[in-house]
Amino acid sequence: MATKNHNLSDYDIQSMPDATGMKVGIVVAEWNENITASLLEGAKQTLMKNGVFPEDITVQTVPGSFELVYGAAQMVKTNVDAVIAIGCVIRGDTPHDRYICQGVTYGLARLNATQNVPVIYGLITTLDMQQAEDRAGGKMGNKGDECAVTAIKMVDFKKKLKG
Ligand code: DLZ
Repeated sequence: MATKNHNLSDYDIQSMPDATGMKVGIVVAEWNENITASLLEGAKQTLMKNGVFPEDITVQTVPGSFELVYGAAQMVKTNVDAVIAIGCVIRGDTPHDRYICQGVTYGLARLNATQNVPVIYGLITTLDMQQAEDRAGGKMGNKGDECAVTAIKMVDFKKKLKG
């Protein structure tokens, strides 16, 4: 599954649902802060560009990506329409990074299957820092933008189901 031919910041703004009044929680990991700060900025800018008010965006940090699951699980219980979980795991010398990625991925997937509020997967998992920079506002775009677009679309999805 390559993002090689897809820029993470590309989306059709004309076909976006109206996000005015939407409340979004963002939980951000402090590890690799140079990357997660750019992802956070991308997500916030794209949410606001599509009508979300700055005061309706709640940002909380957690120490590392592994804690994103707990952070998101707490945030879905608050007054938000969607939660975006942002982190960056870079391949290390041991398999530790893979256990973190598995835990976060299963944890966030489980929240999506069991809770009412959509949780958006903003975890970058890369082989090195360069690949992370490429996806945090570099040549591949910004994963934070993609997360914001996805959050807006998932809230609209839920709204349409309710009728
Ligand atoms: C321990 C660890 C390592 C080795 N690498 C990363 C990483 O690349 N990205 C990240 O977000 N967090 C990392 N962590 C920290 C774990 O996510 C977690 O915070 C600690 O294991 C404590 O639970």
